[in-house]
Amino acid sequence: MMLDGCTPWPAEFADRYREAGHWRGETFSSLLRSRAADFGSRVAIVDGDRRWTYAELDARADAVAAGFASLGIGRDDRVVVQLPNIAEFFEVVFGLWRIGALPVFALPAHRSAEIGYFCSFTDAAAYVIPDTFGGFDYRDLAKEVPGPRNVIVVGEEGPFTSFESLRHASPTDLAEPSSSDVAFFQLSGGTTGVPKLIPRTHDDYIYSLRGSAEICGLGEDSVYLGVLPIAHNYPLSSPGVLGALYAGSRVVLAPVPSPDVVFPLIEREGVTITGVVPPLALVWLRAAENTTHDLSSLQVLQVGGAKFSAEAAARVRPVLGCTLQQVFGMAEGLVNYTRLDDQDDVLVHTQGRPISADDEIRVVDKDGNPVAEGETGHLLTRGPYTIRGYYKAAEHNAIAFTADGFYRTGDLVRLTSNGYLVVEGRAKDQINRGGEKVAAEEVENHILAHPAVHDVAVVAMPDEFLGERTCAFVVLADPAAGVGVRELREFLRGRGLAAFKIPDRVDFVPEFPRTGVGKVSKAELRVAIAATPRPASRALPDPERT
Ligand code: OOB
Repeated sequence: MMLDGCTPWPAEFADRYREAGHWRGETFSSLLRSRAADFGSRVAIVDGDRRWTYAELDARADAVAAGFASLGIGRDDRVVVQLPNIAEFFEVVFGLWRIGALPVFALPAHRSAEIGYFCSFTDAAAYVIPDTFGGFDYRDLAKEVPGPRNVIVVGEEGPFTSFESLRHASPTDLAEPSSSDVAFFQLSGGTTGVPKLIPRTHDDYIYSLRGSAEICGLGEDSVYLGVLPIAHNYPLSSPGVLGALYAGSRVVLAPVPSPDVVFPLIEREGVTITGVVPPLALVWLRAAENTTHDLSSLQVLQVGGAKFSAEAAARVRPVLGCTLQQVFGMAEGLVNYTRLDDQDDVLVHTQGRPISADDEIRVVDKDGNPVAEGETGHLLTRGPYTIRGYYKAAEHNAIAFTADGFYRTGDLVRLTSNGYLVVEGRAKDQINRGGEKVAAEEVENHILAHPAVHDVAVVAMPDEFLGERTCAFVVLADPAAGVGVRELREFLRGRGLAAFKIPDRVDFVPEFPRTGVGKVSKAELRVAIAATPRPASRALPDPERT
């Protein structure tokens, strides 16, 4: 039985995916067990000076599973996991998988607004955090979040439960889940007032890992570097750290993505493949032009999460001496890759093609009719690792999915004659801030909570470095009241909103342009921004403030 609030694939599809050999009955727990049996003494995880073998990771997962069980956590219990790129991430999630508990993958950048929502919406049994990371104390955050029965801290526990204590519990009988069960929740980039949760099963996710690992050529000699926050679907599974473990490769963790940390790590560990977002690729390309570090082990640089410009894409091979792989994916499922042996023209100008022959792609107009071949339209998809519904979101699901189960991605694409996708734009109300997704409505709701605000519209503004930044147009209830940009930003931080969602630019306007039917015309607001770009000095400089 699938967890309440989740939408299973119809039986005929599930049968087909099993018959095709996509869904093989593996679980994350059985997967780790089998890798530990096959090559236990090989190194699985490298984090700084720590090197854990597959056998060690397997044993640690057993111990921690018992530890979680001793806190009364078990099958189908939701556990919000907010950990950076540290080895314990794996201990925690494989430990939870071993008892059939379900990680909810929060990002290190999330704050009390998001975490509070995840904990209450999923009725979380526990919340797992580091003590501090990136200068931020997560124990302070935990104190602000009402709800989870247990807060578990990796490091100095303060008033909470220490993770270390879970490592010493006595083994219990583990009631392992079945492969068709939900294994965890990913978060959607979102278009609505609150983030949506994405239930992924062992069967569907492991299929996407296996497919990804094959496409990316991962094997026992590969070394995957986890650079982006590994809780995100892309570095987690495309092929990411889990695809690397699936293939018996070695996973190396980077604590931060800057070249001064990452380049020495690539050299020291002989990294062969890693995945970044376009702004980070730009930073690396610039730094690589005069680095003294030997990056020659790097065979593949994946770039995805947002559109990578063709100009930058063309520089990857000349500058880094490795193959570019474009990745166009989504936490809801579908992932497209350029293939390693594709011609340069395809690598540079397309966002790849789906993992699976059973990924169904439709490109349609606004009425849902197929567009002419090669024309741009809305991307719909259905397949063996694309969800059929968000968690406990029946009303939204009726809009986000077609009656026959296709997910409306909100992306505007065209298909090339050889079946590759080119991303041409977006129809959904979302800002893609260098790969970090910001749902306009979510930010609007927070701004509307300010007593001086009458109305607000949040839209994307073009940005050379991040691709897009966030701009909030605000109509004040009483313009004479004189609320400033700084105060509004402070207000949003005070509400516990993640820093990457705080608008980069705030414009106070007397009223909004309206469409024929009286709705706010975001299209016109976007045009207004493009017509009045801010001088660079007034734009916020950094993606680093996130
Ligand atoms: C990845 O996942 P999400 O869930 O954070 O965001 C999905 C959305 C897509 O619908 C699309 O709008 C955008 O991000 N996107 C791209 C892109 N890759 C993702 N837009 C243009 N070009 C690309 N290459 O971002 C994600 C998940 C798995 C693998 C890779 C990325």
